[in-house]
Amino acid sequence: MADDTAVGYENILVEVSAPIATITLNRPKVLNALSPDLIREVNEALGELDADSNVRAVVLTGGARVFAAGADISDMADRTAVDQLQRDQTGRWAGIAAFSKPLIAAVNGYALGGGCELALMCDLIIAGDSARLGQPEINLGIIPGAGGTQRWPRTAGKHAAMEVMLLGAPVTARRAYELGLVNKVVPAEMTITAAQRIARQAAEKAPLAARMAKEAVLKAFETPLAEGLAVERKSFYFLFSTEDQKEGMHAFLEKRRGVFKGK
Ligand code: DAK
Repeated sequence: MADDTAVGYENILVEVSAPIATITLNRPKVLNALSPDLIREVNEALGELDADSNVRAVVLTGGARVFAAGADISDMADRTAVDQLQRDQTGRWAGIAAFSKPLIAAVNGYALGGGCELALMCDLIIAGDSARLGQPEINLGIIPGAGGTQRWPRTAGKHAAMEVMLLGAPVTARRAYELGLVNKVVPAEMTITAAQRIARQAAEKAPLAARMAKEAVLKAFETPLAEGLAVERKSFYFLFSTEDQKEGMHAFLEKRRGVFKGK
C-alpha cells in the first residue's frame, strides 16, 4: 500500500503513513459491531500490511467514541449451531491473531465481547480513560467465542476473568490497567495519537527481531516452559544470520543509532 492512502473498504478505514499504518473500525451507527464482513476486511487489511515491508507496526482502533460493542447480534440472533460451525468464524479471527508485526490497540469507550477479544489479540493496548472492557456474552445466553475465556485468565487471573464472564459487567480503563490488561491509560482524546507514537517507536526496532520476539512471547501461552525456551533459543541463534544483528551491535560499538532494514 502506498503512503498516506485511505484504501477503500466498506467497514474499516486503512491509513498508511509509513512506517506505521492505522486501521479504524468504521460502523459507527452500530458501535462498530463486528459483522463477518468487518472481520474479513480487518483480516484482509492485516494480510496486506503484513506483506508490505514499508509498514512495521499497526494501530487498530475504533475511533474516538467506541472500540467495538462485540459481534453483530443481529447477524447471530437466529443462527443455529450448525450455521455457526460451518461459517468458520474461528478461522477468520485466527488470521488477526497471527499478524506478525507489532499490533497496538487504541481503545476508547466500549470494547465488549468480540470487541474486547479483538483488543486482547493485539500486542499492546492503549486505553483512553473512557474505555470499558468486558465480556457481556452471558447476558445473551452464550459465552465468548474468540478467545475471551482463555486470554482473560492468562492476563488478569482467574477471579477477575470469572467476574467479567459470570456477571457480564465491564471493567473501567483504570481497573483494566491494574489487572495488567492494558499497557497505559491516557485521556480519551489522546488515545490514538499515543498508540501511534508507540507504534512509531516499535517501528524503529529491528523488524525480524520484533517478529521473533512476538512469536516467542505468544508461545509462552501455548507451550510448556522447555518448549518455549527452545523456540526462544532457536530464534536467538537465527537472528545472528541477519544484517540487522550486525547493524545493531556495530551501531552500539560505534556509538550511533542502528538503522534496521528487516534483512
Ligand atoms: N450488535 C449489533 N448492534 C449493536 C451491538 C452489537 N453487538 N451493540 C450495539 N448495537 C447497536 C444497537 O442495537 C443500537 O442500534 P439502533 O437501535 O440505533 O439501531 C446502536 O448500536 C447503539 O447502541 P445502544 O443504543 O444500545 O447504545 P448505548 O450507548 O445505550 O449502549 C452498549 C451501548 C454497548 C452498552 C449496548 O449497545 C450493548 O450492550 N451492546 C451489546 C454488547 C454485547 O452484548 N456485546 C457482545 C456481543 S456477542 C466468535 C467470535 C466472537 C464472538 C462470537 C463468536 N467465533 C470465532 C465463533 C463474539 C460474540 C459477541 O461479541
